[in-house]
Amino acid sequence: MDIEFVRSRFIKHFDGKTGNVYASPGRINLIGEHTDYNGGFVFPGAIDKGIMCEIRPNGTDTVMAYAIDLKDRVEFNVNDPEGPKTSWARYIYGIVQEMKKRGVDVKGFNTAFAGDVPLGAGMSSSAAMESCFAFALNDLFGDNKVEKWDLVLAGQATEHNYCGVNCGIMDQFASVFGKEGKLMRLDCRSREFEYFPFDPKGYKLVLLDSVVKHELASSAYNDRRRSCENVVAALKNKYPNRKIETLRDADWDMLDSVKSEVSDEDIKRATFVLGEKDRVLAVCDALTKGDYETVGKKMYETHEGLSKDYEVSCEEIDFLVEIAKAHGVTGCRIMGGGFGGCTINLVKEELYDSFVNDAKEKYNEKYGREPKVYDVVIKDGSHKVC
Ligand code: GAF
Repeated sequence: MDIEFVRSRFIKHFDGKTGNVYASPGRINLIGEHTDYNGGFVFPGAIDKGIMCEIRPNGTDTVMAYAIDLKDRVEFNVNDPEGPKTSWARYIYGIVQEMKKRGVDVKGFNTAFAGDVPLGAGMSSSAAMESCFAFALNDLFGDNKVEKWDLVLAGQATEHNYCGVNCGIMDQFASVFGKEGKLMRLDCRSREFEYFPFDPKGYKLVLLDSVVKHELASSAYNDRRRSCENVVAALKNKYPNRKIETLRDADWDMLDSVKSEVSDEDIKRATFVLGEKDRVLAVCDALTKGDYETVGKKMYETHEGLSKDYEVSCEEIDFLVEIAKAHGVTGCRIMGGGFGGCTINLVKEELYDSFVNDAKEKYNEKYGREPKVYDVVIKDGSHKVC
């Protein structure tokens, strides 16, 4: 993201004065999908694509926000109980409310922002936006007294309370805590995490964007979460003396024992989640040993589960995974919430060019357009730029 680009628009659209500039990244996730809201493990990293905002308090109670990429401007009062209807502005409004709940006396401000996280590609542009404004408001109005984890939770609460998505904490966590060159294994139950240096010698990580847009807010994501909760409710009923809060607390025998009490669909969802919990740990272990073949194998298994049991893939993505497999790519799977977006591919350097060309050609032949290609660069999380 280019600071001069954002600054020139900020100056032009407001009173000519400059403000502070903040940036927050999107994320990739090597493995551990739909496990965050099930108390499991995730393995994300922040990337070199994100949201940048310039922001300056304006001495009123009104927020004047300009979305540079959309050339759209929205105003709202920080005390308005309803907030704006425009979808992008709801993220800012939501963060204002959530930071106020966390004791930050947010007043009016002018802001212009832009981003380079491809929308709907599963790289979490919305978490980048929430984290960027949470970080900025904490700095400008809160003397940075809100802890980083609370910024993460403010972002997640914005999705839940103002945007209609019952997401987990992975995306906001990655955007706030990311570190250059490091992936992070997060235990979403205890919130303990560990940085893992990620420099797979001889391999590259590349994203292929199907350019099929997923609707994260669409009921499908929330439905998946509800399925998991149905299984948890059945387990609690069956095992009243055990502490069962999420699917993290279940094992295969327990799952088997409630098969007749929930729908087959719910069981399929839970089957994926239980398997995915083990896969993240297996991948961490394999990474430590430099065993990329195992990492890749687990990625394919995850895709199989996401496609057949969790049912969050789509024809175009399955096709990209098949191309990768046929080409001898080490690992490949759909990344993020699903319903379109990207595949994440772990590919040997010597195969990289031929794989990318092959995927472009075959995808174009079948769907009349090429997938977009993004090389993954792991970068720092939210920060003040100037
Ligand atoms: C989306 C959500 F926002 C995350 O919390 C996570 O559940 C992910 O889908 C699936 O792993 O990005």
